[in-house]
Amino acid sequence: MSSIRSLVLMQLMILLNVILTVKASTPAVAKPGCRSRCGDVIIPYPFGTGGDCNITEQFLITCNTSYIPNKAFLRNSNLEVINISTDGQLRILSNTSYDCYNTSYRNGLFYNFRLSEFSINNNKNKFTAIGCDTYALVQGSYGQRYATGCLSFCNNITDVSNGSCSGIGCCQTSIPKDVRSYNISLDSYANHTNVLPENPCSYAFVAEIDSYTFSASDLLGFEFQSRQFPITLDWNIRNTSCNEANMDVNNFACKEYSKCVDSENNSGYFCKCLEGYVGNPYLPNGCQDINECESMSPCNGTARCTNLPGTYNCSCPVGYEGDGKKSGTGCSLPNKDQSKTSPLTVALG
Ligand SMILES: *[C@@H]1O[C@H](CO)[C@@H](O)[C@H](O)[C@H]1NC(C)=O
Ligand SMILES: *[C@@H]1O[C@H](CO)[C@@H](O)[C@H](O)[C@H]1NC(C)=O
Ligand SMILES: *[C@@H]1O[C@H](CO)[C@@H](O)[C@H](O)[C@H]1NC(C)=O
Ligand SMILES: *[C@@H]1O[C@H](CO)[C@@H](O)[C@H](O)[C@H]1NC(C)=O
Ligand SMILES: *[C@@H]1O[C@H](CO)[C@@H](O)[C@H](O)[C@H]1NC(C)=O
Ligand SMILES: *[C@@H]1O[C@H](CO)[C@@H](O)[C@H](O)[C@H]1NC(C)=O
Ligand SMILES: *[C@@H]1O[C@H](CO)[C@@H](O)[C@H](O)[C@H]1NC(C)=O
Ligand SMILES: *[C@@H]1O[C@H](CO)[C@@H](O)[C@H](O)[C@H]1NC(C)=O
Ligand SMILES: *[C@@H]1O[C@H](CO)[C@@H](O)[C@H](O)[C@H]1NC(C)=O
Ligand SMILES: *[C@@H]1O[C@H](CO)[C@@H](O)[C@H](O)[C@H]1NC(C)=O
Ligand SMILES: *[C@@H]1O[C@H](CO)[C@@H](O)[C@H](O)[C@H]1NC(C)=O
Ligand SMILES: CC(=O)N[C@H]1CO[C@H](CO)[C@@H](O)[C@@H]1O
Repeated sequence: MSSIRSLVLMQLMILLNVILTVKASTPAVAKPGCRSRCGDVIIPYPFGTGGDCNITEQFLITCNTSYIPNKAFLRNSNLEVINISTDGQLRILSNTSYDCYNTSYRNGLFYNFRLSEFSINNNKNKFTAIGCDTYALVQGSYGQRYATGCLSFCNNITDVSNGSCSGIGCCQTSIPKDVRSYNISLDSYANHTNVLPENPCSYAFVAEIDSYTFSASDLLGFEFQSRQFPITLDWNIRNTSCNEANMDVNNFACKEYSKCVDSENNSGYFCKCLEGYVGNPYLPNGCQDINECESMSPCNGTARCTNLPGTYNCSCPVGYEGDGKKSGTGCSLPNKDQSKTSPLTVALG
């Protein structure tokens, strides 16, 4: 009898454990009833695939199911999205512009990029060009017009060094802050005549800094034309500042246990979970308390850990003093000189 009862009890506990584990391992990402994934891309609110799933139409993600795995695109554009984070960044794929020659023919394709709502993160991305007879220009406008670029030459393809982007076979330059559009253009000094047939093409692209390392072999042939590179974009909510947004309670994007942060320059705001919380600050109850006792074992061996909303507490065993924290004073027996006046001694006496 009692063994059956304990078996039932055990199964119940396993079930409960499964429920708790499942609940803990799948925090809400998207709104209820909304698609939270497209292929390998997780789609956190405020992004979504239509209807009320996206906060505004700027945050629409189109999931094209004719690809296996499915591919996510920004709005109705051909910009493929590869990662979205709730801390205000979004990664997309860009194509490589090219300008190719042989003795009688020139063939090129220059890519443009235009997005009014999200800007290119200028700390994470750079403009790169490669080629042995290469003028590369990147220009655009947002508020102000800008134009920058770089030159790359080599007399002989054997002169170039892998990994070095300083003007011999490869050149690089930063792009300005807050750029929301660019046009790339490429030209040559002598139609590559001095470096044909080894280096028929010049290439240029905007890409995350660590996504490309120059290799001399990239100068050979035409294969590089099909390369794609990730770009990190910054996103934020609308045109308003935290102060203005706060007053419009119905439309305020930051939910419970989160705080509003003004974007550095491009007039908008984003939301962050408060310290001690983790999750999606744009969803109701999206920011969940972190159980520090489980996730970081912050208390010194002998101290007991208690999780509290947004924080935790360590308590030393009776008779010990200190804050109980590994990073703090830990737990220690009171200094002997003072032991006569310690509460423990008094209690014992
Ligand atoms: C989400 O995007 C779609 C497509 O642009 C739009 O029709 C819809 O209104 C957007 N949702 C909200 C809440 O704005
Ligand atoms: C999905 O991609 C295919 C292949 O590129 C294209 O023909 C189709 O129009 C796309 N569908 C949507 C809804 O964009
Ligand atoms: C990149 O090139 C591919 C293949 O030509 C094309 O389908 C895609 O639309 C291009 N993407 C962009 C952002 O230009
Ligand atoms: C994609 O974004 C998520 C959420 O920020 C992050 O944890 C993950 O490491 C990212 N993956 C890649 C490949 O960048
Ligand atoms: C140059 O390229 C064109 C187009 O690809 C090709 O038809 C032509 O034969 C090439 N000429 C030489 C000399 O390679
Ligand atoms: C970029 O290219 C587009 C389309 O070709 C053109 O309309 C626009 O004026 C160009 N912008 C700059 C700054 O060159
Ligand atoms: C390039 O350098 C190699 C090795 O130094 C040499 O054999 C070759 O003739 C040079 N090519 C040209 C076009 O100068
Ligand atoms: C480059 O080619 C163009 C025609 O495509 C020609 O007008 C020009 O003179 C050539 N320049 C050099 C330096 O060969
Ligand atoms: C440069 O890297 C390529 C492959 O990425 C390699 O084949 C080549 O030998 C390297 N060249 C030098 C000079 O290290
Ligand atoms: C942001 O403000 C600008 C001008 O102040 C306006 O043209 C634009 O439509 C606004 N964008 C949104 C998403 O409200
Ligand atoms: C943590 O506890 C151990 C014994 O349990 C002790 O040796 C150590 O000094 C303590 N560390 C701190 C920071 O109190
Ligand atoms: C586009 C934009 O708003 N630029 C502003 C960024 O911030 C600097 C100073 O902080 C302003 O001078 C710019 O006008």
